[in-house]
Parts: sequence; structure tokens; C-alpha cells
Amino acid sequence: MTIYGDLSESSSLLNILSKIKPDEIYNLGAQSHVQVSFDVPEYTANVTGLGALRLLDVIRHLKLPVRYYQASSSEMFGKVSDDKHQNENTPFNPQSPYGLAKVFAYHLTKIYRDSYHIFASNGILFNHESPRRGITFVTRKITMGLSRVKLGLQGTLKLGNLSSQRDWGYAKDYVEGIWKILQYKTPEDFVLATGETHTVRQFVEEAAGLLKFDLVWKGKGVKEVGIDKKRNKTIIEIDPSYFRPKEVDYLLGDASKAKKLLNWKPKINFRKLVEIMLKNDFDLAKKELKLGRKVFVKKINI
Ligand code: G4F
Repeated sequence: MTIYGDLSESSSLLNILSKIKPDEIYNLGAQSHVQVSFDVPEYTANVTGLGALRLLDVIRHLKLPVRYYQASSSEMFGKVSDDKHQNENTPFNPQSPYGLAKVFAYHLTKIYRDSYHIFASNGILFNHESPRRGITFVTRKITMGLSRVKLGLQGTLKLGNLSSQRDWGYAKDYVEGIWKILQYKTPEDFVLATGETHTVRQFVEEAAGLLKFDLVWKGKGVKEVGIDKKRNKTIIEIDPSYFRPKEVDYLLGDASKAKKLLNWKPKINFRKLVEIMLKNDFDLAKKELKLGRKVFVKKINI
């Protein structure tokens, strides 16, 4: 059964929750694209920040005995002062309207937990990726883009900042983690992360290697290009329109609390993650080539 609602409409949430009376609520709803949040800050604050408030407030008014999960994000850490791990005690320093909206929802979850004794927990998740990832996020853009370049379906892949570092994990592992957070005996906040960090450049190199490109980098800054040495052809270009007004340069999570209390740890490492995503997207690109029409994506433009 599908029931429609919207995080920007309290009445629709009231309607849904009073009908369903769920045992658990996972609030994964958001305008979740960081760069887009600079273009639509008000919408982002409304859905990503106030959306959590609307849900929590309906829970409070209906006195629902529900367990509430808030999808908090490593973007809340933002600009970190050193290159150590970030954990549940690291201060937040968001760098985007999205990051700030998530900080609001994070604190509100704690406030409602303490004030109204609602079982409300935050999962502070570092980047989690899979073949289901939207194609405007960098991992999927790379696996889809390089697969299409390999088969001659597009000339080059255009990217922004290659130097930022992310702690990338496999979404399926993280879904197990968020379920465990809500099964825990008390409502608490947990970081979920792999404890490994890589640059966007390393992600590109890993994917290019798996596709048997002989990738070398030439030039600097916006003039830098990635060349396939075998064919002496440019396959990666820098497009400054993908640079963000403010960047989060470095993220590396410490999930030791989740490991200790929830017995959670990710099973899929960075290399395997790239492999899983690339296999999916190379198969899609092959289908596209065979059918002679785009089966998945018209244009990657964010
Ligand atoms: O893939 P991204 O857009 O993900 P970002 O900004 O880290 O956010 C994702 O993870 C967060 C968890 O920490 C979530 F909360 C959030 O909702 C989202 O799921 O960008 C990753 C990095 C950035 O530094 C960006 O500047 O890749 C860099 N990048 C370089 N070229 C690019 C591109 N990002 C995008 N989207 N597109 C590019 O062409």
C-alpha cells in the first residue's frame, strides 16, 4: 500500500501517522544534494530541517510509542580542524545550507528525546553508496560516466574538485546499521563509517583501472585532464561549475561506538564498492549501446 505525504506538510504527516501508528519511523527524507542546497537553501531548510521537526512534533502530539530514527550526516562536521577521525564527540562546523539543516534536525532529535521521552536516535552516517545512488553524486557519476566513455557513448567525464576526501561505504551495510540503532536498548546517537578515506581522484583511478584505461593526469587546476595513454585521448576534464561555494575537504569516520554497542561493522571495502557500482553501470552502458538509445540517463548536468 502506498500512502502519499510530504515532509513540508504537517497535516499529511499527521494523517499518515495517526492511520498507520507505526512501531518505527526512519526519517531518510531530505533535499540531500549538497551543491543543490546552495541553489535552493530555503527549500532545503524546510524539508531537511523543518521536516524532522514536523515528524517529531506529530509524534509528540499523538503520544505515539514509536522509535524514531533521524538520518544525520557527516556533512554536519563540515570543516574539521585536524585530519583525525570524526566521532560522536566531534564539534559540528557545517559548510552548506544542507549541512546546517541537518545540524538543526540532529539537535531537535536530542531535544525531543530529552524533553518528551521519545525514543529518538541519530545515525551520523558517512557517505554510503550503491548502484541505486543518484547519478548526480560523484561516485555514481564516475562509474556511469567512465563506463559510457569506455563504450564511446560519451567523449569525456567532467568533474569538479578531485582533492576532497570522503569515507565511502556500501549503503547496504549502513541500512543494517540504522536498523540496529533502533533496536538498541536506549535511544542514542551513533556514527556509522568505514574508517577509510579516499580522494575523488582515487575513486576515479580505481574505476579507470577496473575498466582497463591507462590513466595519466596532465596539467594543473582547471586545466588538468585525465588521459588514456593507450589511445592518447582525454577522458576526464575539470568543469569549475561543479566547484562548490564552500567545500568539505576531508571526512573520516570513527564508528567504534557502533562497533562496541551494536556489534556493527561494514563488510564491503572501498575497492569492492567501486567494483560493485562499476559492474552495474558498465552493464547498463552495454545495454544502451545495444539498444542504440539511452536506457538510463539523458544528461548528467549537476
Ligand atoms: O557525491 P557528493 O555530491 O556527496 P557529498 O557532498 O559528500 O554528500 C553526500 O554524502 C553526505 C554524507 O556525508 C550526505 F549527507 C549527502 O546527502 C550526500 O549523500 O560529493 C562528494 C565530493 C564533494 O567534495 C564534491 O565537491 O565530490 C566532489 N565532486 C567533484 N566533482 C563532485 C563532482 N560532486 C558531485 N556531486 N559532482 C561532481 O562532478
